[in-house]
Amino acid sequence: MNDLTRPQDLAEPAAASGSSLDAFWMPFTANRQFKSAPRMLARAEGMHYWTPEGRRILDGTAGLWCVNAGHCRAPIVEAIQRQAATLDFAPTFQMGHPLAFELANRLLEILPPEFGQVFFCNSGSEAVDSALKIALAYHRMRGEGQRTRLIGRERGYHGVGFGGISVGGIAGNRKHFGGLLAGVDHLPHTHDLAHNAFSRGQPAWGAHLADDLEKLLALHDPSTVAAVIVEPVAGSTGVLVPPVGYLQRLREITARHGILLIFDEVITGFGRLGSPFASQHFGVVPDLTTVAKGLTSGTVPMGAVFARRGIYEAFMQGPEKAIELFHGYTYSAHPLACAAALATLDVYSEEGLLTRAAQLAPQWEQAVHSLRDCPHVIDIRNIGLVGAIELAPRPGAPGARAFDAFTRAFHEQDLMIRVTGDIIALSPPLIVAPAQVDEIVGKLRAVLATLE
Ligand code: PXG
Ligand code: PLP
Repeated sequence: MNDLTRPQDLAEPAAASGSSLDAFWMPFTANRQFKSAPRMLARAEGMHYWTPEGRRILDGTAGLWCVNAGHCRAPIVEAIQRQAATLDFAPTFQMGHPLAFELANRLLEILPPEFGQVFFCNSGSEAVDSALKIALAYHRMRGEGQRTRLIGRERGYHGVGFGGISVGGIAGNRKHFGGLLAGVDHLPHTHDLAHNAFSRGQPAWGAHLADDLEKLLALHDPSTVAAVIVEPVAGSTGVLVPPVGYLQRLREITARHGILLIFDEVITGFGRLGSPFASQHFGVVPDLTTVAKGLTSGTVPMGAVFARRGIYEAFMQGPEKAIELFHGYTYSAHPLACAAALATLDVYSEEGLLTRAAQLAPQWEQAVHSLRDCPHVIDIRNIGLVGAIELAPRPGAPGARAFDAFTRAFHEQDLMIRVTGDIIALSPPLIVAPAQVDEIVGKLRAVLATLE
């Protein structure tokens, strides 16, 4: 029996390690390593996953930074079920359905007042490519078609589309894929343990690194630059918190040169930092914002781009019968995703989840920094309900130590964490109870104590 079709088959270690796992080419995974010792999840509720064997796993990462409302929340599940039976699909090219408009309006209510429109897609990667295309087309609409350059940042993650990996700053995500987009440059990242180790919240050192943008603009001529894209807090590459004043300076420089600033809030959006969006948390309003993940609390794939007032208007100057933006996805504003997002926003609002991280942040900060005395720890950083514990790499084996922590947390402590390089990242669902914060950190302490 090589066919894993029934859930109970997953309970059998023999079947789980058989050739039946071959057909699924797993994303961002060491396929052979995983398939030789699978880590399977079969069910979830609230703060927990359950394995097929029935082990209960505490979710320290909100899935992949996305399940902000907690797992399998009844109002969201029911909204998706109802929608699937009412309107399964409707095109949004030259057609519409009411939930799409309702959701766009609901999102404006929780955004800074400067935002005016929402463009829908299906993931963070699509949101990033959409935002980059909107930025390029916006300048062209205004007669500044020479603005074609895009500036990202080292250690930035902007998804896996060609636009996203071009402005992204992760060598491994770029090097296999040819020439990428032309005309892209990168700011330096802000992570520097010599200055910033064990910062609590925003590090004091590093705002001057935003001035490197002036250097790039001098090199390329500012009038050729369309947009600068950054994650307000870099998530994927290990929770890099912006230095005090850094984002303000990027905003000031881009505004002065007529360059659009894009905040990629795929991780920071929907309450992760203690405000609905990082733009509110840091008091910096970009021109475009990309989101995904928490938009539907991970339940149905959906992404979006928020556009500041004035951007949409620049597209509305031509003939009324002409399509203004030649861009969109079959599943833009998919009815199931809209229903899931609307129900998610209701849960966020009823339970105060978009600001709950602000209340938990002091306890969270204390808890994660209490791991400072554990072996191998060379840095700990935190903001909102995000934390990172950076370990010294094993000589000649970068990433191996943190990966061991990840597998041991899962197998020995029933805890799900996320690792990137030798950095452990934590980002629990925003419903996490104070006792569960201590539980996450206690389990992690037990893992670190015996880690070689
Ligand atoms: N931008 C940012 C800032 C992200 O964090 C994306 C874009 C892409 O979103 P999609 O939906 O296309 O994956 C992301 C996604 C990790 C991890 O382990 C992070 C992401 C995705 C998967 C794993 O840190 N971020
Ligand atoms: N490839 C083909 C052949 C298509 O017809 C389409 C959409 O119609 C796409 C790709 C794009 O798919 P999506 O709109 O889901 O991104």
